[in-house]
Amino acid sequence: MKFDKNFYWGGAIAANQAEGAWNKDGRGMARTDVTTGGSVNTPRMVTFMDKDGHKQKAPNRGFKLPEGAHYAVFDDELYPNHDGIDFYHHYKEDIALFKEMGFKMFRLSISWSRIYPTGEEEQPNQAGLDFYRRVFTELRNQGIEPLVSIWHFDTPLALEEKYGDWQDRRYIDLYEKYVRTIFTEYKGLVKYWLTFNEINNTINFLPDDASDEAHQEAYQHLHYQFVASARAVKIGHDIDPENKIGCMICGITYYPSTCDPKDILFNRSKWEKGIFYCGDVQCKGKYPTFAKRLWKEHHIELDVTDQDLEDLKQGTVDMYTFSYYMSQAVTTHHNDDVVGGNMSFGVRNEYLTYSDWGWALDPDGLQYYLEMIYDRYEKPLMVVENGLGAYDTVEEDGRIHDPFRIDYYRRHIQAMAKAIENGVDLIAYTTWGCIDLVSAGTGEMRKRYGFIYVDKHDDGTGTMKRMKKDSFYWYKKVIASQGEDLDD
Ligand code: BGP
Repeated sequence: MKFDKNFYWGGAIAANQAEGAWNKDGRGMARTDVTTGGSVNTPRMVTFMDKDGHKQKAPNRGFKLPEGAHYAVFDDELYPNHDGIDFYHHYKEDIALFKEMGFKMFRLSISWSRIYPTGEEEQPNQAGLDFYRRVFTELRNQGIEPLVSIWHFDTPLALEEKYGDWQDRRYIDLYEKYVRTIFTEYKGLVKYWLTFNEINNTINFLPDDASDEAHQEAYQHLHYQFVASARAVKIGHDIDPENKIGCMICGITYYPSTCDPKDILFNRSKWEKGIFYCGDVQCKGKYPTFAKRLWKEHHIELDVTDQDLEDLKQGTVDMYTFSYYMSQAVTTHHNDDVVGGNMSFGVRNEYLTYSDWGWALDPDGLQYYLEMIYDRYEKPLMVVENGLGAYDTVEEDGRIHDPFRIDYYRRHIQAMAKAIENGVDLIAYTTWGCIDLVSAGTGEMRKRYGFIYVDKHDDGTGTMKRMKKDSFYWYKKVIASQGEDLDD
């Protein structure tokens, strides 16, 4: 057996993409509540009132609220995250389906604004605490280990309006209050935690030609999140020594697209800036040597205190976790054959095929990533997101045939098996969107990832009925055989 009997097979979702109930039981708003749907070619838009009281919208990516403006929800817009897939009311049914597949672990996130609606209350929102207690208890009753993301792109909107997007040191204390509350509240119920989902997106998706000012903001934002994460690790261990707390990196395997030494160096800098910068700080507790070079390139001066450096040292993570969807080929040469799609950049790799959203399908890249990262940090690894966003069709008999998804998973599981054989300590695999949910990048429902289909559509219609796809039965068999039986 390549996968240990204690291996955590499972699936993953995030609060804002699944729960819905955006304004129920005292929950405060998050950025996704003022973000419309988009598509692979049209950006999601943020809606707001400008200082003169006029309705406005602007592309979500890189958006900054103008002076005097405030975020707003408009009656004539559709906000897909408002309903999500209504996990808030369907969690029991969904957990029963996960159990039926044999899940050992389920990754979900806590919505910060359910616990502290504006982020600055003295006391937490009891109804929010109760909701997650019910969910975690249900998981425990079903023998499924919860893996909880503390922050999955959902800072309370009130904080964003007041302080901007993590540009302010005060975020560290606010986050600390929030994590203390949840570590204390769920002691004994939750053991596995992740501090910040895809923390590296802030610099990894910042274009190389972005201004020095944009770089300054991104690196400062990250520094505050590093300190907040490190403090959370320390507090989590103090509250319950059983807690295992990880970082979460958006894992992309970078390849140079030519053997021009300039491309080799460029590729290395992609790994450094995009992947290692965050992993090194969170796993090793200090900034890597190349950080100085990166800062110098953009004339960055960070607000860093001695206490921050001490916190980073004290708060190294117990495990390295990451998402993996694709590799990217990069080059310094002019090349118009770029592959688009949300969050996917780079030039076409002629050896690979691409998803309908332009993401390179590359299981070998997962093996490469696992072995490279394990060698660098020697900490237990978890693949906490991996999956294929694709169109699904419900047949007249109600069945949903998704052989492309089964094939995708089969090849990625084989890649993980090879890495394990080669000595990597991989302990968990939670596939992304084990049940269909709202896409983070495009806000679409039709970009479906699930083993479970949800009858919800981009125009807001749908009964929310859950239906099993062919991949549901396949994954069940995979788990039952500990990853040995990968046949259709
Ligand atoms: C990751 C996010 C997830 C998830 C996934 C797929 O970056 O952590 O929230 O959504 O990507 O992306 P998308 O939803 O855009 O298909």
